[in-house]
Amino acid sequence: MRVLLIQTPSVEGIAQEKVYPLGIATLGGSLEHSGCKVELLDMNIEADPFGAVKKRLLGFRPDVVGLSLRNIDPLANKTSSLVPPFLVTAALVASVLPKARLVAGGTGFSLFPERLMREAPEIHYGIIGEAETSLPALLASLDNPPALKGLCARRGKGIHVTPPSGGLAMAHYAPPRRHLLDPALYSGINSYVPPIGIETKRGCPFHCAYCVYPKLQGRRVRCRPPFEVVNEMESLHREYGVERFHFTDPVANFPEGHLEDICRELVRRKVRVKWDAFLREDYFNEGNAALFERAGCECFSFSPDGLCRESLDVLDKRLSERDVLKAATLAAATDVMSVYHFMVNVPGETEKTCEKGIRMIETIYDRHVRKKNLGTVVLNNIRILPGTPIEVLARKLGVVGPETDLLYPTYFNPEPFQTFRYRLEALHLSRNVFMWQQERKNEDSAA
Ligand code: B12
Repeated sequence: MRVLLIQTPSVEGIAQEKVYPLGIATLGGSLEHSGCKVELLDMNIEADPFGAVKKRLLGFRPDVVGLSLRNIDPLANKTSSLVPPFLVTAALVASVLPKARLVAGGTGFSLFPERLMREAPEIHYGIIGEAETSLPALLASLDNPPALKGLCARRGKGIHVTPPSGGLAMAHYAPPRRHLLDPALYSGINSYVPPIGIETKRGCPFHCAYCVYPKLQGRRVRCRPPFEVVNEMESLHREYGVERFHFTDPVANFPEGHLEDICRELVRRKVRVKWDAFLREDYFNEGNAALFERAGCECFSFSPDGLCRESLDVLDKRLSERDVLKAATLAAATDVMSVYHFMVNVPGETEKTCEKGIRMIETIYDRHVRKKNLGTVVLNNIRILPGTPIEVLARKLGVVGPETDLLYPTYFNPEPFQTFRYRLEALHLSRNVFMWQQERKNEDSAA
């Protein structure tokens, strides 16, 4: 069976940061293992994405086309949507190869499966959540599939969704087959984030009120053996010259000891690569900060989200202001860059929490100013996603009504603090610019 897996547009424009499509590269491996002939196409790196789809369909003539919808929208307070190009890709496939079966999946699809299958009648089946086992099983029984984990199938006029997997044993994880899509195509295209991702685990047990990670990967944390993670990094470095990686885990430094073991293995084998990852503040300490730095960490990404105790609590972060500032102090003492992500105008925002938020940003800059190792502070409103506690709260507070269509960008940003983000952005930008310009001034006066 010939299978073409397509990553539909994940970013708005050609100039945006692009990432290697890990999902379809991983599934490509599972399908090859089950005897399929597989090709991958990432529309994000094509100058003419729809033209490239048509050309590949006619050249390869697949029996099955898998569409991966990673992002529903670009987040970051933007109001554009990535649903239209997904729908048009489905229609294009059906028109060019009417006999091909169309299967959809990916994180974006998994958040709105029924809705998207109604919007795109060309799609025969969907799979929500991880699909290494379900997709090959579906392809082996396309005319009459059993109740596979995560399967979305049409039943009469309705769509039936079977609960997702979230159970792949990561001890038996097969790394993505990179020969299906050359990682070199992604080298040098991003300035902000390493485009090549590595999974060290799946699953997230935390309870952040806005977050869909537990829904996408399950709450059970499943870790890969550290030496296998390092094998994957080492072979990507050796075979494809990859020098920078992003650990794609929801939280890379949990459970305690796992990332530390990966780092010890990187150091022991002298693998000279750089990496970054999202880290939880309460599992970050002096010892592991130094180890992470020694093992090639080039950016500590923190996402405390709440700018003060009240916000941390309402977001159910189970972190204190002290945890956040302690991590900032430790990070600021290293030679690694740090990035902080916060959410603004969260439920319960008041004049007092706004003032505390301003102080939090000032304090974080104060800690980093000596070594100038603060990359940026990212400030977002909350994108309300289905099935999250924030959705329930937003409905209760009337921030979204019963008719609000969450498929398209919907943010939690009610009056009267809906413009607070701009005030914080001005503060952050000014601290960032003056952190560097001050040095210039001193250099100029010394000369
Ligand atoms: C790591 C990550 C990042 C890293 C990526 C770095 C890198 N080099 O890869 C960074 C931080 C840069 C990032 C950026 C962004 N991200 Co991100 N990211 C993730 C994260 C945590 C893991 C993604 C991953 O690689 N998983 C591992 C792979 C193997 O799994 P997978 O892709 O899900 O694939 C599996 C299944 O989905 C399924 N599947 C996939 N494709 C298909 C296709 C078919 C046909 C089938 C049947 C099944 C199937 O099978 C696969 C194997 O089991 C997810 C959250 C999560 N826990 O999933 C968010 C997530 C995917 N990101 C998201 C978003 C929005 C973004 C950004 C737009 C945010 C921003 N404004 O910057 C950018 C876009 C970047 C881009 N170019 O696409 C959203 C997408 C949903 C949404 N809300 O729209 C998520 C879900 C997080 C969220 N906030 O909701 N991201």
